[in-house]
Amino acid sequence: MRLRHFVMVASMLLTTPIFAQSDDLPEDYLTPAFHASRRDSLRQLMPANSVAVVWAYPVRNFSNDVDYVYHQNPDLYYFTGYKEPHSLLLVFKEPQTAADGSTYKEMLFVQKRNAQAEQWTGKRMGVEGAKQKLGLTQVYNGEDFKNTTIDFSKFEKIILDRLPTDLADARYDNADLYDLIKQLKEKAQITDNYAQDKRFGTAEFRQYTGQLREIKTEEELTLLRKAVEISCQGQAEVMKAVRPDMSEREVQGLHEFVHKKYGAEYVGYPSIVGAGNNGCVLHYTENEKLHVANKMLLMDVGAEYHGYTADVTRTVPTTGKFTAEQKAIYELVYEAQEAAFKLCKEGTTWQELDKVSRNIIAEGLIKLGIISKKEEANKYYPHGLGHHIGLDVHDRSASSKLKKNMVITIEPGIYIPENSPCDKKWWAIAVRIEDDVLIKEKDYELLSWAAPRKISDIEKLVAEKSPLDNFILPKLKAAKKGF
Ligand SMILES: [Mn+2]
Repeated sequence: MRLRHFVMVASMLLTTPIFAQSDDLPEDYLTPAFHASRRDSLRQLMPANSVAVVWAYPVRNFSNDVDYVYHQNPDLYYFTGYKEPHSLLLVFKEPQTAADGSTYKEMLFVQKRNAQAEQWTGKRMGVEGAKQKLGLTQVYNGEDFKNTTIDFSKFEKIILDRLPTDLADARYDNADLYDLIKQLKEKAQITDNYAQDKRFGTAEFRQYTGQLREIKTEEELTLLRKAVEISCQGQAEVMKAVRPDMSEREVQGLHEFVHKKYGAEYVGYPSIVGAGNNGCVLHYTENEKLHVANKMLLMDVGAEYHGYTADVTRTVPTTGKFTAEQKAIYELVYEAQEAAFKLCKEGTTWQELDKVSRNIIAEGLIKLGIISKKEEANKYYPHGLGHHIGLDVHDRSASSKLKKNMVITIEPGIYIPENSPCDKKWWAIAVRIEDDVLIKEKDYELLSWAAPRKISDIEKLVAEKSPLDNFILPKLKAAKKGF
């Protein structure tokens, strides 16, 4: 036995490259124990005699018979780890008794294995896979939902999110999300005005998931730290690589290439890369300017790693040198951010954070002669100071005060569009500095340390060489104009 084992290991060492796992897949996913603990915590928040229902996000059409890359409902992912569509989770407050006398406290309905479908759209986990990999014991095919004998009328509260209203019924599938929701409505007697009906807890659903998801566990923090660090390495690499002749889209591509290089599956939101005046559009995602030129470049880009997304913004001069005006605006935003950082600890309210940053920006803008009254500041700083991050880039939360192990963004900004009522020299300057912060009891940890934010550090990094400087592609034969 031992000898055979030795021979097997030795031959593997000789023939197997170091990266070969069985399937060569990432292994740092959230564990079944994590998901089980989340379901248990949900159960603790639920009132007596209640059931919570969580369904998968719908598949969305991209073009003709092509769908968008599927993204799971973060709540369902949080409670199960299941990443496939057309699925439904039930979590019961009290153990339920099956016909054979056995008890269960949750049920997951998943996509049925289907060789033909899997040839086209990839492997499905199926019932056995979900039991094995996700550690749930009560897993069924979606088509079994209609035959379940759960008596929903006996529950005092059915806790659920707002139902999706625009689902299409796939003719080839009698257990898609459309069918699951239709059957749920029938079984639980969900009428059109369910949101006003106290028997259905749509407010409770948001309250409980917010309460749970706003506090990150160690497992979650590991993934979140990684997502943030990946995003920061993207920012740092782009600072080195950026040149005035690049397009906004090219810069976007560099960020996302770095993310992918580190194994991030998606971006957590459409990447925002805006040069000059485009930076004034808060959620600018066209990224269509052909040359970033010698402008300030605002880059709000976040990698999503195993479901958790970062949210990091850096604003840099593409020439490597801030002009006097750019510097004045940048320093003001920086100062507002630093002041907010100092309040990052347990017990601080969002209002307190917002006030301190807004004050500094208002006073600064007056000093620079851009506005004359404090109230005018909102014109150039038209958004809130920050938000939670996690499985959603604007993550679920339920508390008004900061608590230990929350992760939030601190992102003051100043945006002065062309033709604003101030000296022309300020026009088309847009600066946002956005960092990701872990709240601790007495202070905070800056998770996004790896992307420089000081003026001197940024100028130094933009001057550095990048391996991407030598990534030069042939001119396209088909191109007439532009590149
Ligand atoms: Mn943000």
